[in-house]
Amino acid sequence: MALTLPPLPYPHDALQPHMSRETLEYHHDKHHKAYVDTANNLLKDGPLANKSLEEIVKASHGNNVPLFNNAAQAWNHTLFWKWMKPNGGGKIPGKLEKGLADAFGSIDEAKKQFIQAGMTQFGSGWAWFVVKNGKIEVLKTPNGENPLIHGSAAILGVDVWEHSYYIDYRNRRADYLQAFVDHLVNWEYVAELYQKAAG
Ligand code: MN3
Repeated sequence: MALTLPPLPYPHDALQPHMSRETLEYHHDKHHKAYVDTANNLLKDGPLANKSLEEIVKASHGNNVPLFNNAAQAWNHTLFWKWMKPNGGGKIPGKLEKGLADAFGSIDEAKKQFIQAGMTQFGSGWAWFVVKNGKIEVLKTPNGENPLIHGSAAILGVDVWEHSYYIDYRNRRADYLQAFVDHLVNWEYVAELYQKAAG
């Protein structure tokens, strides 16, 4: 059962002006597709070919670098599209809002630490809100690495590879991260994942 490229959950121009059609055409249709295609080539006839994407990510970590890189990126991007929506940002659902405030002192501080993680991830990688032992934490990871291999549940992640923002923001990663938090995040979906992870 080959891995598939899930369609974007909205049209390519739906996130404008914060993320352009051109960015999504490259990022989803070319970059994400390449991770899926490469992972499928590496999986072909191998022992992990019929496993779920999550199982492939965990099993390849530490013993098959090319497969891990591509499978982890396939997993990361599938969630990344769902973590955004047109007219995102705004009000955070109550239970998640409380979880963030409990963990960081305030919503502003939570957002600040998330953005800071993205800013300080040197080179390519991701910044995350994860749930570990029932509590929300900030995490940053290099390249395709993700919370699946850190024993925590990802509830929000942002791609800080340059391909995610260079067309729209050039070198201004901070502006991209601020726009992501203020205008793109689908907090209802984050709340759904928080509910599952924290119970
Ligand atoms: Mn990417």
